[in-house]
Amino acid sequence: MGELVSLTRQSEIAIITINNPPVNALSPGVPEGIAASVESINNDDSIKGAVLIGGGRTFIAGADIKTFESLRSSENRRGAGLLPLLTAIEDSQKPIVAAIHGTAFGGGLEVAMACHYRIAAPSAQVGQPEVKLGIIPGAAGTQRLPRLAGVQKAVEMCAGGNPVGASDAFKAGIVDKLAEGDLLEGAVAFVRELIAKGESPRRTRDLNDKLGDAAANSAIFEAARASARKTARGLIAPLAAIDAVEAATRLSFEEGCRRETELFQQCLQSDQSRGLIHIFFGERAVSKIPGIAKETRVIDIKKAAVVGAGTMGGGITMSYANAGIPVILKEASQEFLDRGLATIKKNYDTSVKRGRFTREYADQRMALITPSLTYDGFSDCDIVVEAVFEGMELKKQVFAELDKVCKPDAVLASNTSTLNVDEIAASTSRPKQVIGHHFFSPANVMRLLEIVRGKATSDEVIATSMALAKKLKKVGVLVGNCRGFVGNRMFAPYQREAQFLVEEGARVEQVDAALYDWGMAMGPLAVGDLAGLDVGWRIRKEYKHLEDPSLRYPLVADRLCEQGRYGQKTGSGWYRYEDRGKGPIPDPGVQKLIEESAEEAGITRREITPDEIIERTIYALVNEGARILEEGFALRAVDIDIIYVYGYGFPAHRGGPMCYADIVGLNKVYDRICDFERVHGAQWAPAPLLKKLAGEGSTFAEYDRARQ
Ligand code: 3H9
Repeated sequence: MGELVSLTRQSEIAIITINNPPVNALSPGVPEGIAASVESINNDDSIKGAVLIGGGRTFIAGADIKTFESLRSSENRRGAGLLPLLTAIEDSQKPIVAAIHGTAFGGGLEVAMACHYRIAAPSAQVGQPEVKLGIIPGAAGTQRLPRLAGVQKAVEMCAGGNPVGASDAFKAGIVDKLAEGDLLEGAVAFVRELIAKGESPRRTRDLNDKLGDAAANSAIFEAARASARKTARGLIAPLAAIDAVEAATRLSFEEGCRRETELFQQCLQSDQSRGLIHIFFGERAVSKIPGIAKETRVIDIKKAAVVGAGTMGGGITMSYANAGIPVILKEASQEFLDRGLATIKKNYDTSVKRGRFTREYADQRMALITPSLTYDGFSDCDIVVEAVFEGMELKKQVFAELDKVCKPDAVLASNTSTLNVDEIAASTSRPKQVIGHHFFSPANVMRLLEIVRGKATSDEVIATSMALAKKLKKVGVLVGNCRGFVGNRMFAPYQREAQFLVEEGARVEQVDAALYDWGMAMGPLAVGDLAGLDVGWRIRKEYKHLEDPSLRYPLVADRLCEQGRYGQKTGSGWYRYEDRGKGPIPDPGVQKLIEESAEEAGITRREITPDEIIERTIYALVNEGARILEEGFALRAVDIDIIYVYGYGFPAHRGGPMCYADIVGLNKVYDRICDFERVHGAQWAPAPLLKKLAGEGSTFAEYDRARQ
């Protein structure tokens, strides 16, 4: 059978084992190996039944996602070649039991459901996560799952994509038995029991009694569509998954499978699946740091400290506590410390109220936090994260103090969002221990951690930071030390264009709506109000001497701040805010201010289309991203994409800004940027790397591949 699939036996029971580490994906050779095993089992009279099991840490984690690119152009479109295998398993004359441990996801669950029975280890998970990749189950998952679990559960699993634990799967009828001891032993015993009882193979495709009636089903589908439109804004796969499950309730099994294949193909051919699959692999790619040896020592972080109990410091402290790491929270005054702790407590209470955490869990996390007004206890901390006010002098002072109190191999991290990490490191006697850990607000929720390497930062500190990010359930992305690092450096021209667009004639809410409708979590002007407009204003003033005075300047943004309109915290910014928690309200006063600023800047206002808003803002990201990439401050284009999706609310289904530019076509993006340069000036000078790749007909993805 080849080494991917092995066939052994325990007297009259055959054992088919899949050996395709790390996750037993259904890569080429695996379906063929299973099919050949099933055939020989049926041709061997001495075999009475079989177990299908995964070798190593899991059952089957699904189809091999790496093959999807070629599948897009493949002739073999029916279930990616899996449907015939599943028919062969189901047609078997001898009972086949799937023995599930680890994960049975996607094609893995589809294989399991084609088996006649399923037994699972209590820790196993099953799921149809395809929608998270922008596709739907394509090997009859949408047809077999409702036959086992009922329509409601099948819709939830196929349209939501979330996994289900073994005991829930058992309750739902997806698995027939939970293994009590050794899984293989339990599975073999289960087959023997079936044979002893004279049970013939039970074929899922023939089970129709859970398919419900038209009236009840139509309410389920209607509610599921309404929920998908709300929670999966703009995504096509969840709706397609619901259509496919609906087909199971209206059509024969074979016709339902055909409908599923059509919908699967439509999704597979979409840009959304390209974007989401790019993000799936990107999330894993960013953890690989060229030049840092695998055996580099990783410091075990057993105790941490955070300096500064403001919004960021509090969120960072919660991240550590949530990861089970004891953490000291230090503030300069009792008042600030009390306020910081009260916010943390309130956040945990809210999570308990919303059912995210149990009271016991929240209390345990709170107990891991030790408030402090001194550096007592810092001497045995493995890491200290500085999260004080964003000012160089203050940060240097804190680091000089940390240098005195921390043990020599402690990691000293700064949560700066813009400041020079080397300058901060120079205030210590150990710059190799210093690194940037740029968290995103709210730090206990947002998944991105921008890890900023200074010129002296040691490999050990980098490797430790990358491993720590995973422990904190963050996606760590290593970046270089330039102004604003990767994320904020790109965000500046993005916001600049949003501000220019309102000066040129777009309404504030029109700019935000265009980007929100395009998929951004929030529009750039509303984000400014949330973050505080004074932050950018202060940075603009601090760095004004570095700016080219001939370049256009966002006058209106300064005018707002001059009037004390700092955003949500002052009740007004680009919008007006009446009650906390209530949304932004368009403000005619701001509109007047914009018109005055435009006049002052000599701008003739005009109609602006949503397309222009998207191109001006998103291509500003792409152009700056290309510069950052060429200058080496990002390791790969995909790192930029991950930063934007996990830190800036960029829609994952667009793949991040660099992947989006690849999808649009770099030559098209480059041409538009040249148009903008002609009309709006030198700020739009195209990045040399973009020009080069566009000229070669290449992509950022190819650029990444060539440098692997
Ligand atoms: C599908 O099945 C469609 C069907 O309906 C059939 C249609 C016809 N393929 O995540 P990890 C790699 S769609 C290829 O770090 P963990 C991964 O890239 C599929 N490769 O481990 C990584 O590689 P590297 C539906 C895969 O323990 C390595 O394996 N299934 C696949 O944290 C380890 O992965 C899914 O969507 C794959 N399917 O988590 C499940 N899966 O070391 C996707 C993983 O080079 N997978 N790799 O970076 C997962 O959710 C997680 O990987 C899993 C393990 C939970 C399984």
